Amino acid sequence: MERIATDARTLCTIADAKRGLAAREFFFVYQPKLRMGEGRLSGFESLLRWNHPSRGVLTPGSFIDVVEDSPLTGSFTDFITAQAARTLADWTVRGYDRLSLSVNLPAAEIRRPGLANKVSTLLGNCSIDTSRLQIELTENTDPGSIETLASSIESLKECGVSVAIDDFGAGCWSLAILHRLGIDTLKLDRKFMRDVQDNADSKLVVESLIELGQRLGKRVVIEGVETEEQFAWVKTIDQIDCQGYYISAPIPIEQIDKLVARHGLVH
Ligand code: G
Ligand code: MN
Repeated sequence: MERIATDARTLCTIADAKRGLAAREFFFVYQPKLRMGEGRLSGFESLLRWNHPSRGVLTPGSFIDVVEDSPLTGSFTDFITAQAARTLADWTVRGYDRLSLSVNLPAAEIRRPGLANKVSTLLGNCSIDTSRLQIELTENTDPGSIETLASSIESLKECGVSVAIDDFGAGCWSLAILHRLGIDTLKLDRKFMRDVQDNADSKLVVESLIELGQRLGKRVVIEGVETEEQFAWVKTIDQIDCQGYYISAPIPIEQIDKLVARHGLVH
């Protein structure tokens, strides 16, 4: 399990984040996604961490809001996407060329003109198939104008990059916009998993959301699979990906080989 600093709730300052970025204090941990049916790894999600000199390892909750409201946000997007391209290139060399990698970006960055071009150039320079990169867009932020968001997502899709809605079903977005955004993956918020075992209605909600996603032609990812019972249930659902502590917590890059050896890669 990751060791996280106890004062993670204290917000950072922009100046400190800028310093930390220049000092290479930010890094990533990787959480796997397992494809049910095959029972193999389909990809990883990269999660940003800050190895702060005095506060220890911080999760995005203690710094991302400050960063995203500042001009630094573009530098973080560049850092996150460049690192993702390097990681995908490294995996390709090592024969993990079927693994996808997801990165989390704020809606405002996805909406920024030129992102699609930038990302496809980055991936093209490393000869990586663009469909192996997925951009996750959280539902926990104001989507702003749906038209402009939809057209930015469309530009990413035209470059072949995959786009997911993260924390789906728990945020403030209306179901009515789902089919208007050209996303290809829904990641169900982990809150749904929590009472699936004890509550028949919750189970029905999750099953219906999965069916909704699949009937719209989206891939569905269930997040927050933490127990054996939850995993046993998820296993009965074909064609979905699942993610959560039961499979693995986010891990340092060096431990990925061990997971690949244990689960194998999707075909
Ligand atoms: O919203 P998003 O899925 O991007 O959030 C990822 C965060 O969720 C990571 O920081 C990770 O540590 C945490 N996480 C991953 N798996 C689980 C899980 O099974 N349960 C809980 N409670 N948190 C998880
Ligand atoms: Mn995510």
